[in-house]
Amino acid sequence: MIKKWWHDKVAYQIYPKSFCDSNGDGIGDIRGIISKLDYLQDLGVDIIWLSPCYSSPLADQGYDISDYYNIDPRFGTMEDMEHLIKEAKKRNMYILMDLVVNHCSDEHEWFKKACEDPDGKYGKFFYLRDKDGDKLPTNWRSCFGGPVWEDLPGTNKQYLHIFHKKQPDLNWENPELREEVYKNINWWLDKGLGGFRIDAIINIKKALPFRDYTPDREDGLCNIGEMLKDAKGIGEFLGEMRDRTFKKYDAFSVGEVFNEKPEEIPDFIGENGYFSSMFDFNEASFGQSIKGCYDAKQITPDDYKNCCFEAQKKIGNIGFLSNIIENHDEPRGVSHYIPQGDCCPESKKMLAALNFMLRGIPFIYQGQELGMENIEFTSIEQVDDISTLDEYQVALNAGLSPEDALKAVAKFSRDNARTPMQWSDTLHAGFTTGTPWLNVNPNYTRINAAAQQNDPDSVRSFYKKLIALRKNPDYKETIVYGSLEPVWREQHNLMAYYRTGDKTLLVIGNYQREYQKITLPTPYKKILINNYADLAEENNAITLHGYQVVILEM
Ligand code: TEU
Ligand code: CA
Repeated sequence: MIKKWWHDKVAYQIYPKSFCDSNGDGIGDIRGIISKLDYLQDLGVDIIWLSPCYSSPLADQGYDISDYYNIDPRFGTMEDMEHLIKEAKKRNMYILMDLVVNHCSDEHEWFKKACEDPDGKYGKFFYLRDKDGDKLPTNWRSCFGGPVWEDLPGTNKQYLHIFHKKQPDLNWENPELREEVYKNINWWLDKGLGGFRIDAIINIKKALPFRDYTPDREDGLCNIGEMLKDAKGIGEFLGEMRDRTFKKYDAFSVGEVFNEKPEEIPDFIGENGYFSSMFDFNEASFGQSIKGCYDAKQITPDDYKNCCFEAQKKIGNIGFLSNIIENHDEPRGVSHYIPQGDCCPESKKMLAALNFMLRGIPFIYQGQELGMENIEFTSIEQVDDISTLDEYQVALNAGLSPEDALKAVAKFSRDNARTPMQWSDTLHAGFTTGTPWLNVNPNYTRINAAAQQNDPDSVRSFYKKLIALRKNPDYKETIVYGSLEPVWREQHNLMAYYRTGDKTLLVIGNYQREYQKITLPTPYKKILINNYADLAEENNAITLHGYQVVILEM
């Protein structure tokens, strides 16, 4: 395997709107990010992925871009962005921006021009179809509810939007559109970016010609996944994009890829793959229901283990997954993956170690290093996110009471991860001096960075130790490139695996509140990580406390 600069890195995702507000308007901004670079460096972070901060009406919090060449004034200026890249570089850190090119905003110039002249150049930048009375071109459901078709203002046409109606899909079949995309990517890479996280990229290829699929809900529509399964030939677009952009800069690219087919993995992330890496969503998507998130199945510790191992097996040593516990689209991992009632510093550390030691590139989402938890919603009024609001409606339509619908969607709401970062126990968690755009989780008095930074036993200090271990010259080779082999896979509520390279490491997590005894095949040499002060042992057997995790050198 040819070594790449990103293989041994640790990445951190920032959701700019909720990270740090420098000017008191209640919205996080780039200057706020710059003020926290030392905090991130202290943690050991190398790569920072910024969720979008381009010009945007923020209908989907910046995933609806109205100008790819500008920073939204709410987040700062282009000078701020250049300053951020420079300040990061000083600290040997790389900045990734979010590449959102499946769609733009309906307030983008291209879309406005398409409305003015749907048969002209810019009409061809989108998927437009002639209106045919009440009949829609297809019965596909958009990801945020309702059909994917919307009237193109001022015309007799309709446009396609896989996401919100303020996010019209761009037509990748049109080479002129692709040129525009590549030009923009290179323009940013010329500014010194380390690369991109690539949004919703699997959606850029549509199955043509358009056709209906079997409806899966009362609304007569079908999940967009049906069409995507049918779409062939995305590789031509992705390979072209790689060659025209990332490859020339040796840039890091990580794709938001769902439902890839096993035989496609080498093309996606093998040597000379379309991307440097792609996210593992196997755990996050476990239990999802076609009916909506009110019908989702709760994941158990054994499911979690199996999801991780399946993903690891699928990738093997073909390339590098990017491993996450959460992101801005998911509930907080500690609230989601730890059985109810058991969320505590020990279990949070266990989850951290089990995920962090997997083969791949670890991504930490802001606040994850503090063990930030889901927020309690007492009313749907407190929810801002368009996806959650849609899921609430879906739950009501399915017959749930407003109370049950709220409970059901609150567990999965994307706003759980979007509450402001908890910096301190002062007003608004130190996120802003003004009024935060989204409520701060009231547990900030207990869970915050200031309290954890100097506490050697905090969740954050544990993350620091995991990061330091990954960078330790004695273990780095094994942790980054070593193989992964599950062990005691059938043992209930136990997740354990070997990482084998020039060293042999054994990661063992007792994924339950009761203790658990394990007989080691050979004596260990050294305890590298332990989330408890002790390790109970007798001959070759160890007894782990509830949620104890250890990393042993064998
Ligand atoms: O997410 C793509 C995606 O598939 C998600 O919509 C996911 O299914 C959903 O969030 C579940 O709640 C990306 C971004 O990460 C997300 O924030 C954007 O809303 C979306 O693309 C559209 O740009
Ligand atoms: Ca601000």
